[in-house]
Amino acid sequence: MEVKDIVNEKNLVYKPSELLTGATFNFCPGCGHGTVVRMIMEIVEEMGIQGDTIGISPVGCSVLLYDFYNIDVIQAAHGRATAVATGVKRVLPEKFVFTYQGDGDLAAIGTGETIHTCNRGENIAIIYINNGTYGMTGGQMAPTTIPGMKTSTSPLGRNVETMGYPLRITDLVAGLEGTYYVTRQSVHTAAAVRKTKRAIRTAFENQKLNKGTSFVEVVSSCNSGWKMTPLQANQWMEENMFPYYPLGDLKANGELIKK
Ligand SMILES: Cc1ncc(C[n+]2csc(CCOP(=O)(O)OP(=O)(O)O)c2C)c(N)n1
Repeated sequence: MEVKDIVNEKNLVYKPSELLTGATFNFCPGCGHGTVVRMIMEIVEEMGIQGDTIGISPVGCSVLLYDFYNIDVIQAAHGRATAVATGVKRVLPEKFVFTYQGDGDLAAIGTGETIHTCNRGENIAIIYINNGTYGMTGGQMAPTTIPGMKTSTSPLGRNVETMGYPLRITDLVAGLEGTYYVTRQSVHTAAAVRKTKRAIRTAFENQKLNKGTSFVEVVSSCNSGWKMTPLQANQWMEENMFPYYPLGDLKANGELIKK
């Protein structure tokens, strides 16, 4: 058997979405952003809504969404993505509008916007990467940094007595009447990637049905910021982040999931 017998079109198991421009991602190898960013365009392609989808990007590692996507993307100032999305959706209610944000953006400077957008039940999809740190600016402590976790601004580990407790913003928004679907997922295994893709697809489908806010948190590693190899970071995430941020749906069809 020759290489050409193996590497050919019929044996292809994965092909990037046509809606990706082909621009090289700026994400570090091993980071979950790249996986989530590409799957959103797969969903848009599968739903056939390229011309009807508007993305809102944040500041942070995913700021350059408009370079990667062959759809309209507006870049919002720090934390303001859901406010911008609100404006866009109200002016263009037929469009699919989603925000894509990091935890520093969504749960620190954007806490107010996030809470009020969800409380108003804006009919948008909010997709949010929780990597427990401000990735792009050097791995500083974020609201989501877990107790004891070392970051560049908490080198001895987060001390809750002086630095406060981590903010489980996903649990918070699940309790608001405006949210219809709230889930926490990850992309560290192939099975987890498939589940996250289903969750984001559900968020888009809910929007078509005018159901209110869908909120998808993706717990992700930041191997550069955490100063670990991608494998170590995934393992650390499973052992330390998931107990604090348990995966699964928090709210479905407008009803809180009883645990
Ligand atoms: C208005 C504004 N304030 C602050 C910054 C600086 N800044 C850029 S990225 C970033 C941190 C982003 O962290 P996070 O939202 O957790 O996303 P990640 O990079 O981890 O994906 C900050 C503070 C900025 N670019 N614009």
